[in-house]
This record gives sequence, C-alpha cells and structure tokens, in this order.
Amino acid sequence: MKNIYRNIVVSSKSSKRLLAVLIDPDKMKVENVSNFITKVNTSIATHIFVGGSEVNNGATDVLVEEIKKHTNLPVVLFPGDIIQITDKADALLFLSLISGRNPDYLIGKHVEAASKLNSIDLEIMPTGYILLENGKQTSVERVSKTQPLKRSDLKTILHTAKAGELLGMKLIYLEAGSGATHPIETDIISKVKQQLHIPLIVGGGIRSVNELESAYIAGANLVVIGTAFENDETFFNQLKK
Ligand code: 1GP
Repeated sequence: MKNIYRNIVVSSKSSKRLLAVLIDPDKMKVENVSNFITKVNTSIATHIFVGGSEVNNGATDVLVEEIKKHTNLPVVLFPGDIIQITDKADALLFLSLISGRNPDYLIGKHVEAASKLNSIDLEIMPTGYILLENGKQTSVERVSKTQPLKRSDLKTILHTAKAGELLGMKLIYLEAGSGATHPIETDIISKVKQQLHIPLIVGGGIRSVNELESAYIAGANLVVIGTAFENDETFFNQLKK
C-alpha cells in the first residue's frame, strides 16, 4: 500500500510545502539522469513528476527505471497519453481535463487505460486538471484540442475547480502550461484554494524563488516546476535543503 496521496493530504493540512520537479521524457536523455537527480536530491524537492505532451512509446518506462535508481523521492506519472503509463513509477495523476470539453480527455482515454491500470500496482490519484490561458498556445492545448479558461473569468475557474471536487477528484491542478510566459496569478490561486477541501497543485511558468514563494503563500500545496530546471540547472542552487 503506497501512501503518496495521504502524505500530500497530511502535508497540506500542516502547511508543509511540496515541490515537484517535472521531467519530460521527450527532453531528458537517460545518460543525464544520474547527474540531474543528484541535484534534485540535494534540493527541497519532495516529488518527481514524469510526463509530457508528446512522448515516444517506451521512453517513460526507461526513464522512470533510471530515475528510481538514483532517488527515494516518489515518482509520479503526469501523463499526456496512455503510452506513458508504467508500473516502474509509484503513482499516477489520473488527469481529467475538466477545463476542456474534449470527451477523450475527460473520460475516453481513462476508459482505454482502465484494463492496464487494473493489472499494475500504481497508486492512482484522480486529478481535476484545469488549464488556464497563457498568452500563447501551450502543448496541452494543442494536443488536447481544448480551449483553456480565461484568467479574467474567475467565476468559471472557481466553479470548475469546485465541480471537480464534487465529482470526487482527489486533487485539483491549476495549470498555466509548460513554458507559460507568466505563472498563475496569486489572486486566482488563493480564491480557488479557499473553496476547496482537497490539496491544490499549481504549475506552469514558475521560474524564480519569488514566484515559487508567492504560489505557496497564495495557497498552493504542491508546486510543479519543469522548464526552469531544463533551461538552467543552477536554479537548483537556490533551492537547496
Ligand atoms: C507543466 O506545470 C508544469 O505541466 C510545469 O510548467 O515547465 O513551465 O515549469 P513549467
């Protein structure tokens, strides 16, 4: 029995800040994993997320196996597609793209994944995934063929997050999209958090310690950062334990 979700809940209740380093199998070479994970291990990161919008078949399996050789941190799949599901990881964000209206990403791919998930030992964390606009088209938007929610439409963002919780999602993920030009505004994070009883994940466009800090202060329980580490691994130096 894995306790990754329970630990997220306990941390959220005690305001312990959680940080996930996102690794995209499409961008990380297996031979660079050891060096990269050494830096993750000395940082304040508490989780490793693995996933991307466009990943070749088998790449995630190989990558996760290599990551697990170098760390005890929980490795959580954040898949853009079913082919990224591997039992080498510890847990899976079972994402429903509730900001969009593409049935494939609301329920269709989940039905396709069901028999695979039934036969492997992964902790499944149902997650309401909410994509917010970002000034440019992100790969989630392009691949899922959905429209993100407008940042100015706070009411719809709040209602979407609440509906996700009422549907039984265990986590809500507010996403600006990988490589977003600007992170999600603290006002949006705090208003969404105020009305939820489940942990809140926030990601997309966070590139500085100040932005990270602001997201936590606003109410993010777990923050996801990918691009900032891809662009400059010295960012880990600012996030040492
Ligand atoms: C993307 O939220 C994550 O799904 C992380 O985004 O790559 O911009 O940090 P960045």
